[in-house]
Amino acid sequence: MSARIIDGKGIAQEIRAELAKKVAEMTTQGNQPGLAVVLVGDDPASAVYVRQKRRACEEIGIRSVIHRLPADISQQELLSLVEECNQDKSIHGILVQLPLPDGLNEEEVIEAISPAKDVDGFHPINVGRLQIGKGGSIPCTPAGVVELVRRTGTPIEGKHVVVVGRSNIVGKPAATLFLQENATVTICHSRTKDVAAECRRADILVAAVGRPRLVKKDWIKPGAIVIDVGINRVDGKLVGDVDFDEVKDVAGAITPVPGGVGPMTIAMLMKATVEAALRA
Ligand code: NAP
Ligand code: LUD
Repeated sequence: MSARIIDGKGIAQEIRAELAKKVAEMTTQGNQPGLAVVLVGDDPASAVYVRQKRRACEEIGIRSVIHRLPADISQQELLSLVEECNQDKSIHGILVQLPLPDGLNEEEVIEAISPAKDVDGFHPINVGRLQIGKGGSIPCTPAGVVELVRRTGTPIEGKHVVVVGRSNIVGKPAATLFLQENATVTICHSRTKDVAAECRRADILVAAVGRPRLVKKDWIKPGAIVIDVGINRVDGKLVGDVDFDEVKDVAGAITPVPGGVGPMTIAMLMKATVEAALRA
């Protein structure tokens, strides 16, 4: 049996098309959503992601303002720019692309973003709101992961979800979201005794580790849904945290890399920006 391939790229495209209609209405009513993206330094991957975000905004009709800053900008200058965006009524979402170059304090920058405009959902206020189930912005990548599982048509309630990785931007919020969907959730990390054994119990497996092709065929319960968040560059090629070629023979459904979670991250960012503009 070969797994069904979950077409993240296609699903993201559907979501963007729905958003474009909504944005057209909002723009007619004088409420065009606006997104400010701050890119500091010249990390090539960050430049690619920011370009994709700008293109998605253009396609949907969201106004985007990209602030490109040199790597040696001071913490104070960066904080001032964030404050300007906070005050700007035409801007509904603010995203500071991570990671920031060495010498800049990420935590302080994130906390400077107005929680209402924090479309990444990284501000401690929004992290806390997510934890207690009280709305707020949800981090885009985990939101995309849950949306991909929903679109397989498999109910999440009562399922055993295993998340490998416990970062603040992917693993932890993904686990929280699945818990809210009434799944039973296990979180694995670098000190977990037997990650493979934990994974074998998963009906839904989320890999967010940053280790190319770590997850093997014998880690998978036959028929499981496998969501691969990993993006690793190996010999100039993008590969996930899941060994796709072998896992696809055991899983029930699986996301590819590229074309899985990545495009969903962008689509969910667009959705968060539209929602922020609707709330404003
Ligand atoms: P991260 O901050 O480096 O966190 C990695 C996590 O994996 C940590 O919790 C770490 O455990 C755990 N880990 C490392 N080695 C492990 C092992 N051998 N077994 C079990 N757990 C292990 O990474 P991240 O930011 O969450 O990103 C994870 C991956 O997703 C990366 O490839 C990244 O590029 C990708 N990503 C993709 C998107 C997207 O839109 N598709 C978005 C964000 C990130 P400890 O906590 O114990 O160190
Ligand atoms: N910082 C993100 N840093 C990195 N892949 C992304 C991402 C699109 N503040 C803040 O956008 O949400 C963020 N907010 N992140 N990421 C990673 C993370 C951030 C990763 C991949 C993609 C955004 C994506 O579209 C394509 C795919 O998987 O198909 C491949 C694109 C390629 O590299 O060719």
